[in-house]
Amino acid sequence: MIQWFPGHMAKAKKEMEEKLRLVDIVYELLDARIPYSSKNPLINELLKNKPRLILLTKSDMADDFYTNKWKNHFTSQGFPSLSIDSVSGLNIKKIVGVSQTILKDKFEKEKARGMKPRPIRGMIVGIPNVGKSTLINKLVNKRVANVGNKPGITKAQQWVRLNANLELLDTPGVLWPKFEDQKVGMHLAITGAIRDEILKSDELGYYLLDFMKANYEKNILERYQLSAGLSNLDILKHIASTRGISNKEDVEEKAAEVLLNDFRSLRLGRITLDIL
Ligand SMILES: Nc1nc2c(ncn2[C@@H]2O[C@H](COP(=O)(O)OP(=O)(O)O)[C@@H](O)[C@H]2O)c(=O)[nH]1
Ligand SMILES: [Mg+2]
Repeated sequence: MIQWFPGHMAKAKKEMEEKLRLVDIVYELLDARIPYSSKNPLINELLKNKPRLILLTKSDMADDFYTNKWKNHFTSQGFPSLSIDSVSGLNIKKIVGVSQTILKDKFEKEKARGMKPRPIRGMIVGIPNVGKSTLINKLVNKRVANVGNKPGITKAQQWVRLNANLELLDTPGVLWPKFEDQKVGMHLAITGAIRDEILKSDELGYYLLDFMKANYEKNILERYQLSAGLSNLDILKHIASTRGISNKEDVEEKAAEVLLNDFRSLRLGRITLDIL
């Protein structure tokens, strides 16, 4: 496979470690459709014992059945999680309360030592396109108050006070995705986390059709008015014919683009690709 983010990893890692020192809690954003594939492979090494809340983004696009399974999985690993939709705002208001629960001991200790109550300091991290900016905008809403530089902490870092209880670093930590296996690359490309050009659309189309047949056959049959048992090539040709795509050499590629577009715009329904 192709090299991803060559040369940037070491620098990104160092920057992340510097920022991590400033915060009480990290919000690890994972795409609810691909919680495995959108997870940075070195995140545990980076965060060590830093308190963490996993936020499953775009849950409005994922299959609730698997979102619940993933949440149970994370719970069993000792990680609290919330599924969110940063567009509608679903569960966004719960983030502060859950964070306070996670950090209860730390803040009680500070209080016992005579320290004044202070807002929780948090930081959002995640791979490109997982929804970091959308979440920050949703959290900030209209109540945005840029509290500016904090002397003694860092020169350039801006904090955004969301309310009396939570402050966020205004720039999220961008993590690199992992590409150690083909399947992960496919899932990242299908969901739009990485650009289409990296993997050919017909390859993605074939993969997605195989996956849909095995896991969401009804969705694909209903969407394209198909009967079961067709080959992937026949399905792509059918899609092409209904879209007036002429039978040229790139017909599979063009039909696969229609399929991918339908997936990304929910016309195939709410689908989770990383199933467990
Ligand atoms: N449906 C849905 N779309 C989302 C959600 N969060 C982000 N998006 C979309 O995902 C795309 C990438 O989001 P963005 O915040 O720019 O990702 P970033 O690169 O991590 O900052 C944008 O088109 C967003 O509108 C969500 O919870 N639900
Ligand atoms: Mg962004």
